Amino acid sequence: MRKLLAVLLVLVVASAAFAGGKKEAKSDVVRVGFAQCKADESDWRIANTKSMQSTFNVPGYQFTMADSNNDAAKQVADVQGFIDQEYDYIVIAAVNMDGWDTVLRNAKNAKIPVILVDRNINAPQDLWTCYVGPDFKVEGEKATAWMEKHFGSRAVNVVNIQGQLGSGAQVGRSAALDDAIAKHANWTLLARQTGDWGTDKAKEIMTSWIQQYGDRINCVYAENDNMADGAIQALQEAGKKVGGADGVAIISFDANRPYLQMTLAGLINCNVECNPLHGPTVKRIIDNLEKGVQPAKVEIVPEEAFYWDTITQAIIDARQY
Ligand code: GYE
Repeated sequence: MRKLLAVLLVLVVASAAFAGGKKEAKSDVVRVGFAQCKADESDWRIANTKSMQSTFNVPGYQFTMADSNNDAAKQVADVQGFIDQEYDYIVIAAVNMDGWDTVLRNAKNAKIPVILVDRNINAPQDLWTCYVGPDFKVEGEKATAWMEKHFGSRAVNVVNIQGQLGSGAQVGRSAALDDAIAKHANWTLLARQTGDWGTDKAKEIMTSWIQQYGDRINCVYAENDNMADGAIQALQEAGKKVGGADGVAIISFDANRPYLQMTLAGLINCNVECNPLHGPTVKRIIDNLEKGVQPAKVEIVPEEAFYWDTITQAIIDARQY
């Protein structure tokens, strides 16, 4: 009996030590919660999701992605969930620029750093750690600069297929177009509507605009590649000349490889890059924070623009996405 008790005692002590050890192991794992807007809303978003997942699916990290399916209220609840589960870091690609103050204050009170990726938001700077992404207004200005050069003093009758309303990307890109139209008396915004980043919806919208405005339309300002593709399909089906030097001019954003091929083919005139590969940058920031190194408040990702009359196959072949 004494031997049995001794064995039992050893077992209890050992499991306590092991549990203690295991608990130790668990906290060595950095837990990252990623609140994605809609993982498959566009070619760009699919590349962005892959970049985050492939970067963080490595030893030492527990990476959890919550897909809000572009439901802003659900995304806020997803973030609250990460706070309640005491994640170490929260990364957000915001569906909407507004509505973040309360949940971000909760994250701050819980001492959980919040990294904004891709989409900027309207919230006090002390409620988030840093932003990694583009300046969407600058992206739009690259497009309107090309329009100025291409059209010169000719009248511009533009239709605008917008991204999801209220998202940082839509707000910035649309604002750049509005500024340019205000600056040019001979530029007219014939119509605008959200295509929610998708090809099919953009095609539908463009088809109805072609019926409404016919040949008056000489420029399409589509706020991402998938929607530009939808507009091009509608124009081609209506027998309209697309792109090149004298077709309906097509502006696009993202510059994913398949659409750079369409730029090389002259179907897209100006394609403004938006880099989706944020994974490595976000991981670098978290690795540094783990070492107590604070990141820059804003890190703008370098981007360029591509034009139908200067792009080459070699440029496209060298692209990562
Ligand atoms: O342009 C679009 C995506 O936020 C930059 O979201 C991103 C935008 C991108 O769905 O394709």
